[in-house]
Amino acid sequence: MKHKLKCAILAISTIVAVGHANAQWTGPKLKPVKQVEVKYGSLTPPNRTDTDMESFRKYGLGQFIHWGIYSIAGNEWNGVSARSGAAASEWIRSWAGPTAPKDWKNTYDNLYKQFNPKDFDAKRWAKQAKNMGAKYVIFTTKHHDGFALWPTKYSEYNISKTPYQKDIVKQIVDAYSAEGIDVYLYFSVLEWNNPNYMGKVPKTEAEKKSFDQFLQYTKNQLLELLDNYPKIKGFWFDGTWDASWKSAYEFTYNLEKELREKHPGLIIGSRFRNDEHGSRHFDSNGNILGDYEQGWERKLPAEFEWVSGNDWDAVMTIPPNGWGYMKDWSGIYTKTTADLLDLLMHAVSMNGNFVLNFGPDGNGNMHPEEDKIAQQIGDWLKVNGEAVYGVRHAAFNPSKLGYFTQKDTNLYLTVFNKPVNGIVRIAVPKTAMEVPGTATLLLNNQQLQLKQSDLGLDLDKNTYYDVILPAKFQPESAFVIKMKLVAPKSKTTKLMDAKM
Ligand code: JFZ
Repeated sequence: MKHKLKCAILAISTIVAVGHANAQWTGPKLKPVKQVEVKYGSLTPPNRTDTDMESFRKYGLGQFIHWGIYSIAGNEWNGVSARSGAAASEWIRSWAGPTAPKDWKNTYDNLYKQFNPKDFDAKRWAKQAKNMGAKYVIFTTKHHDGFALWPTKYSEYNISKTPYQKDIVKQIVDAYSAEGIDVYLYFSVLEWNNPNYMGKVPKTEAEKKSFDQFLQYTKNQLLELLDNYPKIKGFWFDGTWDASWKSAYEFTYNLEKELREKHPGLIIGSRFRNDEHGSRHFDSNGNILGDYEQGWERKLPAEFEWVSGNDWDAVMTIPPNGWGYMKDWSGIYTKTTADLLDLLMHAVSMNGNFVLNFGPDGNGNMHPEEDKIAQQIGDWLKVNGEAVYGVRHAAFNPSKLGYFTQKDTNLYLTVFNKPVNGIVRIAVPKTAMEVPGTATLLLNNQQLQLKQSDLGLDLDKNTYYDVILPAKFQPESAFVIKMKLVAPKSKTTKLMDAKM
């Protein structure tokens, strides 16, 4: 009795846990059990098929750049690390506790007077991104501190008031566009030191007036960005989780409409707004709000089913956390090129884009480790890019050896775990209408031996295709096997079932 009750409680708590995990993007998304009326839901059809969205789907790799006033500090001040006192390097303004410098917020809010990145060269960054193989860039126009890297008419706290003076956003948009890299603008709605901003729902008349002004200001800035930089492809929104913004669902619905009307083809992620029931990313009926799911931040879906057919991107740091410049990379695990390539292939094999973050310093130089990684990723993609760009999820059983991607009748397996016996075994359902016909190594276009093997496992729904690696093949990094898919030669004959 007691046991049964325990089981029931366990079962219930599991359901609750799954429901919760769902909201945290660590499991499959369940459609809500009942549909409700939603007036301020999605403004675009899911999986848009226009050319802009088709381009988004083909990017594969993107670059994120977090650059701002925080970059001057590099997660430390006067030799004291902010590591234990601030949530992340770009959050250093909120540094608190025993390690925080005296009067720190005031110091931070005056740092812009020193912003003069003498080495900044947007063309150099754009060339590096191009060489790395990035097809789009997401650039921070304004982070939570409210400092604008373009000369906005709507706030004094902007680049024109620094010794540098020149419009940084314009240089980025022009340089990257010239390299054929699509530009998206990161924009934080919430601002830490704007007197009109508040996290809570405005209640009093004065609060309502303030927050209305803030909403108008946000709208002005967004329209201004579209006016100034008509070449951009989309916005990457952030800082939209506070109750105040959530309560402004009618305003944000109309704003999204206006942005889309002004800039046809604009791509907006799911982190911009919520419906009238407070549902963010997905409305109360489970429909995505925006054009792609923006929830895969420093995490990836473990299974393809978790993305529910939505477009998505995953943004990723090289250090464990921290997006802005971090001078000191010692004492923390920083992802290697091999780690990042693994994450890249994981993302594209599930129809997502992988966006690697760079945090340049206050002078406009990337971290030396970032330079190295960019070069290594670029070298790898020059050889193996075919398995990354314009590919889709391949409907093959996930392989322990690496990740499948597919383009038309080309199937790619990017191998991260080279089998000790040199046999790359691919499980193919016996009912499959397309099976590997030939195999080559993208590395050198060498043709590889491919043969079908039946393991004879009882009740096995699969047959196997074995790609034989050359005996002397000792790759230094992940490698790609490219296979041509063909119709199966003959129906696999059924082996005798065991009688027990
Ligand atoms: C936000 C910012 O606070 C951070 O500084 C950085 O710019 C990053 C890209 O975005 O941080 C978030 C936002 C959302 C989640 C996690 C971190 N999330 O939904 O899991």
